[in-house]
Amino acid sequence: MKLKLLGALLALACSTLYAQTVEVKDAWVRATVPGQKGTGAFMSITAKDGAKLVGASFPVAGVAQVHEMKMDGDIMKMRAMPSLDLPAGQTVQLKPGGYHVMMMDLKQTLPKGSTVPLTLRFKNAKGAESKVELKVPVSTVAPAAAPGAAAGKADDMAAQHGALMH
Ligand SMILES: [Cu+2]
Repeated sequence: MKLKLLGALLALACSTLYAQTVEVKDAWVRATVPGQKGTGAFMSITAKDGAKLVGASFPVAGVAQVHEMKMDGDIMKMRAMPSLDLPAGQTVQLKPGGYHVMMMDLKQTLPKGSTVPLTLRFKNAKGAESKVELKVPVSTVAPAAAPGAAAGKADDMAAQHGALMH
C-alpha cells in the first residue's frame, strides 16, 4: 500500500513539471560576413515527454525556418520543415549537414563572439505550446567540436547555403 501511494505522489509531481521538459543545449549560430543574408543555428534538443519544434524567431532575422539538409545523390539539398519531431527522451541534434534553424533576411552582420537572442516554440503531444528563450553564441565552428574535424563540413554547408540563397 505504501508503495502505491508513493507512485501516485511521484506521478503527480511529474505532471506539475510537464511544462518544462524541453532542454536545449550547445546552441550556436554561424558567424556571418558583411552583406551575408542567411546563416544557420545549431543545437541539441531533448524533450523528455516528446514534443515538436514548430517554430523559431530571431530579432536579427526577418525569417527563421526549421530546415532539413540531405544528400540527394551527389547534391546537398535543404528544405523547410513545418515541424521537427522530438521523440520522448531522445536527443535530436541540429548540426551542420543535417537539421538546422535557418536564419534568412538578416538585418545585421553576426560577428564571431557576439550573442543573439533566439525564441524556440514547441508543441507537446496534447497540442499545448511552450517557448524556450535563449541567448546563443555566434561562432565559426561548433563550440564543442574538435578543431579541424568539423570545419570542412561546416564550410561546405556555408557554401551550400550561400549558393541556395541566390
Ligand atoms: Cu537551411
